[in-house]
Order: sequence, then structure tokens, then C-alpha cells
Amino acid sequence: MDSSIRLCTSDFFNGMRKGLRQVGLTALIAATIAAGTYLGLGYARSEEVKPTYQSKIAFVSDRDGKHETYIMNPDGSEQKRLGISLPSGDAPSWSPDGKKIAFISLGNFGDIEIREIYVINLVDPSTTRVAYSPPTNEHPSWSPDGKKLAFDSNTFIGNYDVYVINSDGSEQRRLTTNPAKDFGPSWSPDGEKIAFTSQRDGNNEIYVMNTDGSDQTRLTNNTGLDGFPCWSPDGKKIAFVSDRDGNWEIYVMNGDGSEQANLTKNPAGEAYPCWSPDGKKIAFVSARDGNGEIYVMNGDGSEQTRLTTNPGHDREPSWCPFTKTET
Ligand SMILES: [Ca+2]
Ligand SMILES: [Ca+2]
Ligand SMILES: [Ca+2]
Ligand SMILES: [Ca+2]
Repeated sequence: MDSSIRLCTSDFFNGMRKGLRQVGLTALIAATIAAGTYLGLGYARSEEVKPTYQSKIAFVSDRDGKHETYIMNPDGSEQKRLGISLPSGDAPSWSPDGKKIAFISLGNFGDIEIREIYVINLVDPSTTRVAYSPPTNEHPSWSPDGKKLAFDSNTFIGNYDVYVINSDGSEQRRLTTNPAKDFGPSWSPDGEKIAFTSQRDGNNEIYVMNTDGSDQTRLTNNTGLDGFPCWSPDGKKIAFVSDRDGNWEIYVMNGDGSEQANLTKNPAGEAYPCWSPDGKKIAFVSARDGNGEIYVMNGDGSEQTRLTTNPGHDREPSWCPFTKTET
């Protein structure tokens, strides 16, 4: 079995122990391997042990004092800090093969604090700085082949635009050149398109373009603020955020912009939609219970269920791409 599938099992993170949390993920995984926990997941090599693959949700929380990446099961159980030994772990984005997580951390450019994109390899422990044009690099989104990342950056000489870069940090290319703010890219599952948010037409709208930046087309046309698109795994729908009905809600539309519908319908603020690998559910963040918590709902908005219960601000869910399959 591909080792990446094991990353989505609950057992992988069972190797994390409190005493190891401060030494960084590289040492953590090395220690875990040494302890036999990781290799112990070789259950798939044995016909006698039933594999129980389970997807995971990465998210951000400040529950322990600073913004860090956490991992939990899709039912909210086993919430654990990933233990990245960098100043921050914002905006986690799980690679399509489940082996890597892209995220934002903090760096310095002279006296200025900048936001940089890193990729952590969970299988062959290493951390790579990918995008670091000052001052900000945000919202990494993987190409479906796992070779590239789309993201947005606001360089000193320009404004927020959508870029693409190889996941090793090479060959950064700018896709948008509009003087308005372009941000929040989401790569389509067929690899052909990138959806993003732009302010070029007066307020935040969602657009889609080819991966070379050509054919930039508006999908929403509403006086409310629309943004942060997220493609469904089958590429047919896009979840997004809008305040068009008076407060922030999660919406869904077809990939061509038709049939835009409010899914959450709650007076509190909702944000950060993220589809489950099987396309049946959407994870999101809501403040309906007093602070940012992560929820999950069916694709039609039914059965909105809270996954986190913590006074810290929990946000930015990213669902591990593997579909649960049992043999
Ligand atoms: Ca721009
Ligand atoms: Ca709008
Ligand atoms: Ca709402
Ligand atoms: Ca919370």
C-alpha cells in the first residue's frame, strides 16, 4: 500500500506524545519511527489485520497560545497539534497524495515580518520554504498532480495577485496582472482551471481562469462580498463565502456560476468552506457558538454539526484528500 494512505489513518498521529511536541515535526516523526509506531502502520502488509482508512482534517487554532496547525478526525475526535517547529502554522493545505501540507509561517525581511509559504513532508521528514516574496504570501492551493501550488502574494512593487510556483519553490509565475486585489486561489480537480477572488469590478467577486492566467471570467455578480472559492472533488460545484444576505454565509454554485445557493443560513459569521474527499460534506468555520469553531454539514446544508469545542479560535479546515475505503 502506498505509504501516503497511512498518513490519513488515525494511528499515524497516535505517535505524537506530549513530551515530543516541542522538538519539531522532523524529530517527532523520527522518534515515532524509532518507536515503531509509524512502521507499525504496515498493517496493510498483513492480510490478518483489517485496515481502517480514515481521512483527517487539518485546521488552525490558537488554543495553545499561537496560531498552529492541528489535526483531527472528521468527527472531531483526536484533536492534536501537528507540532511544526516554525513561528506559525496558518492556512494548512493538504497535498493531493496526503504526504505533504503547505502552510503559512512567519519570516523576516530586514526589520519587516513577512508571511512565507512552506511545505512540510510528512513521509520523508523535511520542511521546504516555497514562496517568500515580501511582504505576504497566502492561501496555498495544490495542483491535483501535487507538483505546483497556486497562492496569492502582495510584493513590495505590486499588489495582491495570483501566482503559481513549483512545490520545491522553483519557477514562480504571476497569473493575474490586474491593479485590483486578486487572491484566494483554488485549483480545479481536473487541473485545468484556477478559481480566485478579485476586487477588479468594484467589490469582491469570484473568477475563474486557465492555469496560464488566460480567459479570466467572472462567476459571481453581486453587490455583496463574494470570495474564497473551493472546488468540489468532482469539479462540478464551487463552495464560497458571501455576505450578500446580510452576514457571512457558505454558498455553493455550479462551476459556471449558475444556481448560487445559501447553505448555512445562520445569523453568525461563516467562512472557510472545504469539501470532504467524497464530495458529500463541507467543513467550515462558524462563530455561532461564541468563537470560531469548525463544523461540518452535508453538501445541501443539512446536518450542520460542530467538531471543535474550544475557547480558542479554530479555523481554516483542510480535509485530507483520501476517501475512506475499506477492504
Ligand atoms: Ca492584482
Ligand atoms: Ca460581489
Ligand atoms: Ca451566517
Ligand atoms: Ca473555538
